[in-house]
Formats: sequence, C-alpha cells, structure tokens
Amino acid sequence: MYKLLSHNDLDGVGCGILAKLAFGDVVKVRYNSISGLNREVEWFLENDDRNTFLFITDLSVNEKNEQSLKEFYDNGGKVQLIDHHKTALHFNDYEWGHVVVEDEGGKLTSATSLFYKYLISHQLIEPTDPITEFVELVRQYDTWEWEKNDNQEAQRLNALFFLVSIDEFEEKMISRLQTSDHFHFDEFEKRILDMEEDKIDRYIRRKRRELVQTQIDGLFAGVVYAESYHSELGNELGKEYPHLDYIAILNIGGKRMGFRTIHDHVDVSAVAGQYGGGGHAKASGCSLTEEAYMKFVTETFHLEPIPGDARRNRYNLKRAPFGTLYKDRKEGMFLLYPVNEEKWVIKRNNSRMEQSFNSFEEGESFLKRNYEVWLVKDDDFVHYLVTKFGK
Ligand SMILES: [Mn+2]
Repeated sequence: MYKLLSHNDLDGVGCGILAKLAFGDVVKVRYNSISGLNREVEWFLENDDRNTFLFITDLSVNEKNEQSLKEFYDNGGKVQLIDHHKTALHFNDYEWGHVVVEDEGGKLTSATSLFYKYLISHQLIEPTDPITEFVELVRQYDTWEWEKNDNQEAQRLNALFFLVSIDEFEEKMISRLQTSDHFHFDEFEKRILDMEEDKIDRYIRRKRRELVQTQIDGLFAGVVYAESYHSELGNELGKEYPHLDYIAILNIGGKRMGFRTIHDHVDVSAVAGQYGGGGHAKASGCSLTEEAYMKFVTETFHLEPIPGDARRNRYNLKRAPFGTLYKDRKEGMFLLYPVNEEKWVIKRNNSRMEQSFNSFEEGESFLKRNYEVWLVKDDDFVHYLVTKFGK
C-alpha cells in the first residue's frame, strides 16, 4: 500500500494524479493545506499500517514530525518527501528527503515534475506524451514560467483546477492522460475557461481601484483586499505599478495574506518570513498575525487608493522626449523629461528638482513612491502647456 500526502493546489494535486496513474488502487491520496499536513502525518504514524509507503509531496513537515519521520525511517519505515521549496532544503540531510529548487539545466522545478522524475527513475510509471505535457504545464504554472513564455494553457489548467472540485479534476485528468495522444482541453472546458477569464479581468479592474501604497520595513508595498485570484491579481497589479516592490493581498475572512512580486530584487518569502510564513521569492504567504494586521490593515486603513494613470492619451505619453506630465493630490505638477540619453530630470511646478535619474523608469518610480502621482489626461497636459508657453 502507498499513501500520498500532498498540497491542495494544482502542483500538489498533480502529484496525486501521477500517484494514481502509477499505483492505481493501491494508493490513498490526501490533499492538505500547509497547516493541515502535520496532523495527517501524525495520524499516519499513529494509525496507519507500518508497511505503507508514505510519500509527502509539495509540502514539508514541522520539526516534531521531522523527528518522528526520521525515527520511523530508521526503524525500517518507508517514507519519501519530495519538495521544491527552498525553505525545505534541509530535508536533503535525510536519505528520505529529496528537495530540488532548480534542476541541472537551471530550470525551476515543481513537486509534480520532481515526483514524475522519481516515478520514472524507479520504473513506477511509463512516461507518455500527454503525461509529460501535463507535468510541464503544472511546472510552468507553479514556477510562473508560463508568464515569461506566455503559456496560456498552463494558466488555463490552473483556472480549470479552481472551477471544478478536486475529485472531478483528478478524474478528468486521469482518464485524459490515459487515453489521449496529447494533453488538451475539451470544448466545454474551453467555453467555461473563456467565461472565467472575462470574469477575472473585471475583478482585477475593480481591485485596481482599491489598491493603496505604503512603506513597510523599507519596501514599498501595494495593499489590496481580495479573497480570490491572488496570483492573477498580484501579477497584474505588480505590472501595473512597477514602482511597488511587492503586492500584499489580504484575505481578512481567512486571516491570511499573500505576497507577490514581479521584481528580481525583492524576495517575498523573506517578507512572509517576518510574520511566520514562507514560500517562494516571487510568491509567498503567511497568517494574518496581530503584528501583520497592525502594519498592513490598521496603518493603511485611512489611505486613499493609488490614482491610476490616464489610459487613452495621445500626447501625454510615457518616455516622451519633450516630457511626461504627472500630478499629485495637492495639485502639484511634475514634468519628467530627458536632458540627454542617460539623464532624466523633473520639473516640479516651476522649479527643477535636484534629483536626476538614469532612466525614465527610475524617475517615474521616484515620483510614484514619494508623491503618489499619476499620469494626467491629455486635456490637463494641453492646459499645462498653454499656461506655460502659450502667452
Ligand atoms: Mn509547488
């Protein structure tokens, strides 16, 4: 008998699907939240048959269970932990731990891709095209590589995962992977996925108008309340406001918060770590502790949302050689313009500011961080030019 304890997200369930493809009826699979895993491991060690082979994928256990599993293994128990989170790297000290963040080729791994390799190398599964394609979609989704590669299929696979129950998803995928030549979505799935994408777009547009910005522990954070679509939201808001180091997404009801960044210079697993959480450099999470509540909720509650940039301009455009005009809430006007190819400066109302910047982006980031400015509409831009130069 085999037992697989895995995470309850797409990557975790990907492992469950592989386990069922490999072991059929002789595997019991249970999906857990990060916090639920330890209870399951305790239950396994107390109640399950000592001959059952335990797999733990996409999650790692606390210190107490680490010790119990070590004893279990040393006494002949069969256990294999497979994970790709860098916070779990110390499990490599054990023979039963296999934690890889990046493979030999420099590619980021996922639990599903590691487990697939494991099953193949132990001759427990026969690799096929559809399974390999499925595993790669899960990996690209889980590592956010799909973004870079613009792999919509990976993103849609995750969307489908959330649209149906885990049982239904498992069942659909298992039969598809067993019977198709290639991985694909059926017509009905394509239609509901299209509808879902429209819905997410509308949700993000609404949330964009609620984002506030604040400085916490030396980093600029965008704070927004949301219960759904954290990944999509964090990514879109991050791209929309690149002057923010990261986006914090608060789920008050669930007393959780998530962090997302699009930047390489920020590690949000460290941000989450300050509040007892963890995760990846680009996506992480933690419980909404009292301290986190103070910083992210209490101290930001009175803030006004970040005003958005004008969207349909033809004249007042970013990186324009004659300058780009911004405004702050106090009616201050800021013209950001280049004096040569490598030097951008700002005229604030009528006087030039002392700072200079190596690029347009640096200048804009400075303005948005310090003055919460927005790109003004063409009308305001023309008015500005007329009053300045018109007479
Ligand atoms: Mn994962």
